[in-house]
Amino acid sequence: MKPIIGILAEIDGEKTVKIQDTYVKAVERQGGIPIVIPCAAADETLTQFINICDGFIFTGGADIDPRHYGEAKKETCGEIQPNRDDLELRLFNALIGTEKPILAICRGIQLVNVALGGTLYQDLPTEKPSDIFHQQKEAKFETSHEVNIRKNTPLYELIGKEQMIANSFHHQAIKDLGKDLEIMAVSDDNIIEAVFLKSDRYLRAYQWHPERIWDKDDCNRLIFEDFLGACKN
Ligand SMILES: [Mn+2]
Repeated sequence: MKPIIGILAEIDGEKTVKIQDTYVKAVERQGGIPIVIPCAAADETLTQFINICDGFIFTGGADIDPRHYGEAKKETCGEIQPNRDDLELRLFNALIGTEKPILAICRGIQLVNVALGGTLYQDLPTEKPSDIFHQQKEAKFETSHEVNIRKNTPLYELIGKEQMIANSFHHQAIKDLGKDLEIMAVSDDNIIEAVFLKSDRYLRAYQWHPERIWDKDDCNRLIFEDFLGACKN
């Protein structure tokens, strides 16, 4: 049986459910069945989704409302979407006590961190200036900066290398780590680029977008293969 993967939808203007097809293709072409979790779902619906799905992907998108980590929204913070924050925090809190694997990407790593009590840089260019463009100038399907993988982490066990290539489409990032999260990879300017949960349950989170480059880079393909493998068990 192919694993069924719930992919968190974006919400456009609080009205239209949408999903980037790169997530769908990455799941489908590597052996999973993608289904979309809409932002408007009630708790009862979420419970059913948790029963149906073998794993979940928290996807990229708008900034998280800083009130969820106890800060006022700065002018440099981007657009926020309260309905999406609400849905994803409810789903994450229901999911974290289960064994269903979680893969979190871009906004997803930030969501996971905030849900576990961590904080974010609201705007990297103004709060942590650097020579590295975390909002890359290269096109959507190109790579940009490398990340340094820490030993004794699941990512190092998976890749077997201390560096891999990433892409970068974020102006926010983790500041203070959430509870029980541990760093797997950082960029050369020390931005946290990947974390995992110190627990038997599978939770891996990446600041970059492996779903856009898995077909041209083996390390990024392995990230999906590993997640889908965990969802099969
Ligand atoms: Mn980056």
